[in-house]
Amino acid sequence: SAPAADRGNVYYITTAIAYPNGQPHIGHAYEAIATDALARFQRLDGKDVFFLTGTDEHGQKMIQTAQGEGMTPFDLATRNAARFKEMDERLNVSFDRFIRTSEPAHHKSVQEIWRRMQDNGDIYIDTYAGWYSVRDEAYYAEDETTVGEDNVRRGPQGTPVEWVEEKSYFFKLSAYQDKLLHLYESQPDFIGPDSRRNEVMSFVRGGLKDLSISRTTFDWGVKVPNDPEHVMYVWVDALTNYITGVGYPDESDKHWRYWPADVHIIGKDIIRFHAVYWPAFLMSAGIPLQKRVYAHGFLFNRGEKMSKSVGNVVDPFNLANQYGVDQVRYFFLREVPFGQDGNYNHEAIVARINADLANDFGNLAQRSLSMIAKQLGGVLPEPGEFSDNDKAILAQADAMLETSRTAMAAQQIHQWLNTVWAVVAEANRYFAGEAPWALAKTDPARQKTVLYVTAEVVRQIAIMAQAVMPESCGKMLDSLGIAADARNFTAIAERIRPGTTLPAPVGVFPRYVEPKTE
Ligand code: ME8
Repeated sequence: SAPAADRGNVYYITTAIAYPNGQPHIGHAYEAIATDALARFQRLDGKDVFFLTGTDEHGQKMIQTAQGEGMTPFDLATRNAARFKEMDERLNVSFDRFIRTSEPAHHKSVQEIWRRMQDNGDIYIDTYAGWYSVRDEAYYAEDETTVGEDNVRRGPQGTPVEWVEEKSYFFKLSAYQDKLLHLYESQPDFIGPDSRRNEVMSFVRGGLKDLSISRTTFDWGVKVPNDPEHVMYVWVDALTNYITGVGYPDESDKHWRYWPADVHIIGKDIIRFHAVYWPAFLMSAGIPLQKRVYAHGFLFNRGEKMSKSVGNVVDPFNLANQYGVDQVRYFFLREVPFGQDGNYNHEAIVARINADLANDFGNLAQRSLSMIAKQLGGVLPEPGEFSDNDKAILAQADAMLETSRTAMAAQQIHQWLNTVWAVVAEANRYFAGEAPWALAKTDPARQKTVLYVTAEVVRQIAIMAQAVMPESCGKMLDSLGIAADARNFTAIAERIRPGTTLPAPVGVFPRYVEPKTE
């Protein structure tokens, strides 16, 4: 396998793997889009990126839904996994591998990590008696549950729990309490955002009980090595996807150099599994730990939690069809501070499309490029000496990359977009203030300089914003005559070349117009 020193340029990022017990919803789309923007940003910055996503196909939830639909769990998973993959493709999500936990390669990987945990003395057999939530696929201590007025006992996430009592293998999670606390203290970046880190630390400080990690009452799962009566607890299996995805247990696989993951992107409801169980399993198996877990918030449709019974489950395909893929991607990443919960509704989406994209970014590009087309014969002009205003806007554009890197290294996607759109706003003020349309007659040399500077700033914005809107920004870079190999962050420092004949400009960001009703 590759020596450690060769890891310098690699970047490994993952989403959670979704339960394919239903169709993908907007929460899944949000996670995929955000992770994609982070992956694309690192690729543009010259990193050798591996981006893993997929589906989590075992467990009781899948069995129950499959029974309800009169299908086998495997057929249900196969049908819906295809839909998740289609959603990723529709949303321009640039994953490198789509993993399904029903793949034989994954079973082999999970059995290997189990053996290593067992060899380390961390697995024993006993009887489990306690509460289990099928919806969360989680065990809860009695004091984490409450009985509601409807007499139903529920776990901390509000899902019903049932009593489970059966022979089970256990993982000695209790032995990892101090090691985990030491991990969180010595690597303060291990969990983000801080609110989640605090939540996890207080959970672990409260004491860890050994974890039941096998079941005998159903067989849809990965079989326990040498004891096929037992299938593994779905989370042992699911978390291991992150190493299967890069070749485990074959450490000579060419993808293994990507491990450890730079960041696991997940939703806040599954932080405990990723920041407590997963590093404990890895420590036990003697595998390096992921570097970071970052939990995003939940999306709400007009403030309400999505549910099939409320009838407000929004289909990501419909959103893409109605507003456009890049528009939807931009909206969610700009509107919702990454790490916090967010709301969305039609009016908010339209407002962002029309203000930020059509008016601010689109018009700036369109107005400057059509002036070059109509008044300068479509040739990018040679600038004269830069004025203080020119220098100021160029300096703000030039500073964008470093600020963006800092924001994106901490998954502050919204801050990155704020930085880029601050340049958009300033470029608009510059353009309005310099009024190049009036300079054609009075000072043609100055007009050329202003149009050159504007084109340069638009170029930098378009390069940066490719990570959120790959298709639209690609078209804008076409309009600016930028070659395919000059669209990454290395090329951002080289100024746009005067004298290039530009193609006829095309509008990239149309306004959203309400469809006509009769
Ligand atoms: O949890 N808003 O799968 P899942 C934002 N299989 N994010 C949301 C959301 C919402 N309304 N609803 C769900 C699982 N998510 C496990 C993961 S990983 C080894 C196994 C997020 O299909 C959720 O937080 O229930 C999770 O990160 C992802 O969607 C998949 O959720």
